[in-house]
Amino acid sequence: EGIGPQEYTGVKMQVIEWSPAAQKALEGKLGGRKVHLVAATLRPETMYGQTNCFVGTAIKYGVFAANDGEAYVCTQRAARNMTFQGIFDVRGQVKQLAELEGTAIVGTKIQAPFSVYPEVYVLPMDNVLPTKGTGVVTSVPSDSPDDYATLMDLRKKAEYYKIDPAWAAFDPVPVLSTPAYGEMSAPALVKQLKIVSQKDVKQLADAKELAYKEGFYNGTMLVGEFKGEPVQEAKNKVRASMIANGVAFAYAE
Ligand code: A2H
Repeated sequence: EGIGPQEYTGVKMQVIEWSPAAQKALEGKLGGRKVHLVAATLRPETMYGQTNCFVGTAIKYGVFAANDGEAYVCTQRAARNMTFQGIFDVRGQVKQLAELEGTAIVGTKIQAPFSVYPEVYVLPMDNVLPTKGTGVVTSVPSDSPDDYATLMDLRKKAEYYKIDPAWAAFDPVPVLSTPAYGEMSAPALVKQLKIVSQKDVKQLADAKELAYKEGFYNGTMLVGEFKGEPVQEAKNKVRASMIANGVAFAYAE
């Protein structure tokens, strides 16, 4: 993380079916609004490979009234930042409709825009920081070592993590290829650095750095509208395409 603002893409993941716990907490509070979880990503070009979405189990989320009869789920901190970026109607003012614990959102079925899997589930992740992005992380286990390690943990210990194994059943898919790590850099690096779980934070930080650099400088797209193009060029094109399609917006902090 350098100096200056971080330019995220806010990916709108529309809720298709709430988990029973969220459904109960939200009863009568949404006023017929279309609700989206908003995930903050620095890798919009990888969105074709989304297999699920992560929330932090110790994080509190809000449901905030947005423009055009929509509502967004994210941290209060992110919603406040968004009010200064033209994302909500009134500058500097959030309108919170409801509050949700991360644990209550787990199991919710959502749309994953541009993904080869159009509908995926919300799962828990230990290392989601409440102080970064929106507190919602969309998961691309082919290219994010954190996402891959967490998905494998969840598959191995579904009961411990209190999830239905069916929610974690979407397999990683190739999105881009690199000379160093082939068609799926995250599983390759997890193996190479002997990472066994999401708790291996030090090795995961190294893996993340290696995957990010190799993907950005040497990656070629394998899927989507910009298939065959270098990641360096496709990155902003995919982002622009998502924004033009109304499934993402620019979010900086
Ligand atoms: B990235 P930076 Cl494929 N807590 O998106 C923990 N991690 C968070 C977060 C939070 N509150 N908010 C966002 N993130 C993740 C895709 C991706 C990401 C890929 C590969 C690497 C990667 C799919 N997950 O991140 O500290 C989000 O995951 C490594 C750069 O602001 C977001 O981009 O640099 C990235 O971390 C932002 O991290």
